[in-house]
Amino acid sequence: MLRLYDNQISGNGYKVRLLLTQLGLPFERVEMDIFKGETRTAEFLARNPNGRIPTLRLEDGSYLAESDAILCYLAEGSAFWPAERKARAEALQWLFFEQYSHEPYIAVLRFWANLPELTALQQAERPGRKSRGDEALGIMERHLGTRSFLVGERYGIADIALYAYTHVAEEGGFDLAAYPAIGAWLARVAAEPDHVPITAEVGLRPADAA
Ligand SMILES: N[C@@H](CCC(=O)N[C@@H](CS)C(=O)NCC(=O)O)C(=O)O
Repeated sequence: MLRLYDNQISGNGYKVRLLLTQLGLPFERVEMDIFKGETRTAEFLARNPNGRIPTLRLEDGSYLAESDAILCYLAEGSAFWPAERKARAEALQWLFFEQYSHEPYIAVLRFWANLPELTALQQAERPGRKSRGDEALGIMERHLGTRSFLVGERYGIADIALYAYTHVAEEGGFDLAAYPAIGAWLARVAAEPDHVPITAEVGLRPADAA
């Protein structure tokens, strides 16, 4: 069975949990304490040398890391991954946008909001990250102003990848009321069949998490 190394509050982990659920694929889920360095042990680094969740153990016992790569792997051959060449490249365009122009600002500010205190460097970086995050939301707002979903008028993994941290952006200090087209898109994504919230405890608990 597929086994997902995950953390409940992680949007990157949530992307994978959500797609697995919507694909109806059974999986085991192992909760890792990312605040206590559980992904940095020698045992975990052998699974993912980058020491991060989400990391998926495949049926053959090998491992796959990077949330958006995992989405591509799981969505292959399904309705969540476009069949047409240009639409597939557009989906990748949004996945790369998510990782380079969105997640480092919106997810990181949310993560920092969960820390007891910020270092001087983090304090200094906050305003810059906030404005880069607002820039990313502005780009999504303009795109979604004339569309129902990010690619080809159809819900897919680009929507899952960007929904994960956009819908909780307010936890990082972003004002979503300023982005009505994003708000309408968030509601459409949440209304998709088998949608589960980030707080949902999906997946089976493995008898032995090793
Ligand atoms: N680009 C990676 C980012 C993964 C990532 O940053 N994971 C965080 C949780 S959201 C983590 O495992 N942090 C623990 C650590 O860095 O030790 C992805 O999309 O999967």
